[in-house]
Amino acid sequence: MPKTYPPSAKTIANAHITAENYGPMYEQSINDPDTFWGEHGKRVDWIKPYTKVKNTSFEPGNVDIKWFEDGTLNVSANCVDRHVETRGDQTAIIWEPDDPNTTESMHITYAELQVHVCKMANILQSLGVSKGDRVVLYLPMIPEAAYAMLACARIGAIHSIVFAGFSADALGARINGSDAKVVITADHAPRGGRSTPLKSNADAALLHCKESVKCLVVKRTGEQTTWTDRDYNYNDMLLEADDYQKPQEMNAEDPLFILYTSGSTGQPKGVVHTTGGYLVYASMTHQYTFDYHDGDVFWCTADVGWVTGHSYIVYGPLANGATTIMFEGVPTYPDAGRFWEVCAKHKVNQFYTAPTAIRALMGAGNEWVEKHDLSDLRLLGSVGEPINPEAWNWYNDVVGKGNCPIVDTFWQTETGGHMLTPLPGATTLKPGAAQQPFFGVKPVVLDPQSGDVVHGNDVEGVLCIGDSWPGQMRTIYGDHERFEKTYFGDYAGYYFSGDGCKRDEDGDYWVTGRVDDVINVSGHRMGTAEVESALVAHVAVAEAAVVGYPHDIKGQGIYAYVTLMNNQEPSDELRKELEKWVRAEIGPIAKPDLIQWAPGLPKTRSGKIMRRILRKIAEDDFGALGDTSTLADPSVVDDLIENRMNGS
Ligand code: 6R9
Repeated sequence: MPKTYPPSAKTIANAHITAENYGPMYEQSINDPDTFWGEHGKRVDWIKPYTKVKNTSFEPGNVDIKWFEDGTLNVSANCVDRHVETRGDQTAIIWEPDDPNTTESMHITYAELQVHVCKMANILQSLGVSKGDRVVLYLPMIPEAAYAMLACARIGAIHSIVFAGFSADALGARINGSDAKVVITADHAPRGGRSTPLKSNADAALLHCKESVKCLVVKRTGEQTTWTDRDYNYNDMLLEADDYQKPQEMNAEDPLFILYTSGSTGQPKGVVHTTGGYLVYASMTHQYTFDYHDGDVFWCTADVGWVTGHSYIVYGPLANGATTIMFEGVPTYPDAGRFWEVCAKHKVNQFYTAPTAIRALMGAGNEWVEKHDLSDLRLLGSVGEPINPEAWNWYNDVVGKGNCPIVDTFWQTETGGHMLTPLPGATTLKPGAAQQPFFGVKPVVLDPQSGDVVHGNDVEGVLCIGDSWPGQMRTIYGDHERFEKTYFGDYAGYYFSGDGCKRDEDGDYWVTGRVDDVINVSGHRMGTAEVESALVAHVAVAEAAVVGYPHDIKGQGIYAYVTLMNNQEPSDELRKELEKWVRAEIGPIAKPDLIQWAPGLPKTRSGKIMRRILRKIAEDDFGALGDTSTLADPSVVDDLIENRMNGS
């Protein structure tokens, strides 16, 4: 039996949620959601209070999700204005630059934040943006990213953030996909000592967009950029912009943002989150999962280009009047002590990062941690993929010195906030398990073949959710049918997460990873179909199949089997060319780690690629190939095994 970690008396004494109140609160959240959320919905300020709480259906053909549907509110007023009255001088955002040797960190108070957000809102309005319009953000991790998110929320515009690591092509597809009116970008994005030319990427993307799309350019490095007729200089416009703007009254179900994420088929889909339920859920999970208390300094190391940055750098913490850190850099620059240096410098109390970063820093050696004073740390969090016990133990022993509970939070872009997570004052921790459902979350384990509910403990299956929770996505932008099919099509009446899980003998949940064709590379979600379609778009490529394989640091690496056109010879040069090609089509995070030349791919007689076999070969698990007799040409498998690439 592996070691478990009960909450310490000190943690319990101060905790919002303990073993005593978790049980009854959870029961009520499931059995009487109207009363539970009717009460907890009041944690945010409503302009017009709701009288209806939950109105949701997972019924096939009629999936419809509404929370607090007759209430009105404004997210920016909740994240900014209401704190200006009570804590205007408190720091809202601490900005920590990529390079601490050339650039100072910044503290932005709630009162200052209000001015920045209002100015940005006025600038957007002057560019013709109004309620319901879409605005794409393609920005470094600078405070302007948060100002822009909150400015959109203030005027009722819908933001869609594109991670600055995505290519011009990916950006263009997302601008067109949401029919955005304005793109906000910066000249350059410094990261890890290197600089990405964001504005040039945006220019390249905009060549394929409607001429009417405007580009608002924020100065970050001051490096030269080209200037076109559609460009507007944010820093010049700031000088003229009014410093107040009244927040728009929004319905609880008005969209707040779109965020593209990868699925198992087709191109990325625009996940839509709405205003009321999302804010209630983001703020409540932030407070309870991290046991956040007034005055604490909270640091989530994610990028605002991912959902984790939306919910736990900006919306959750700011709704709670927290001090939140926005970090522009990477864990290993200028050196492998950067995270810990920042923790010490800003006296961080709760620290939230991804297993891939923990593994990389574990490999760098304990001395990088031990150099810095981490005595203010009270809690550690993990997100993005299952955390392996070695990494968990190192995080616990070396970073937390055995004094900081670790919350392993399982959730998704689609869920808005934490779904399964330990609560520090209530849960006896098991390394590697996300353990318990958050309030309102009803996990159900289903048999993947029959779709039957698997009852009892010590069982395995696919992870579904039996009923709606306020932070749930409402639809896929412009394609409600795809939404129903993707999440409710496989198991009628349930939201299907795409993950496998087991429920152990104590009833704790362990998420075991995706059961579909989504891979998880350094905590980034990637659809194998996306990488395949990028590869086959190259003239030399006839066919491609992409799978994940175990990778020591990244969790999973990208393994691509590529069949070349008849007239093409395999070469190292071509391999490099294909790597570069995928980087340009999608972005650096999609670059294949290994490319194997495959004269043929294992296919069934009906022409379907047998990915199961490709996965096993990539995993170096030849013994378990299973039945290959249904293959049209079983001999291709021998060739693939013989020429398997090594490289983890
Ligand atoms: C928040 C976020 C979602 C996928 C999800 C699952 C994996 C996330 C996890 C985890 C095990 C955890 N995942 N957290 N697996 N334990 N604590 O990461 O959202 O980018 O949409 O990814 O990540 O496979 O389905 P997103």
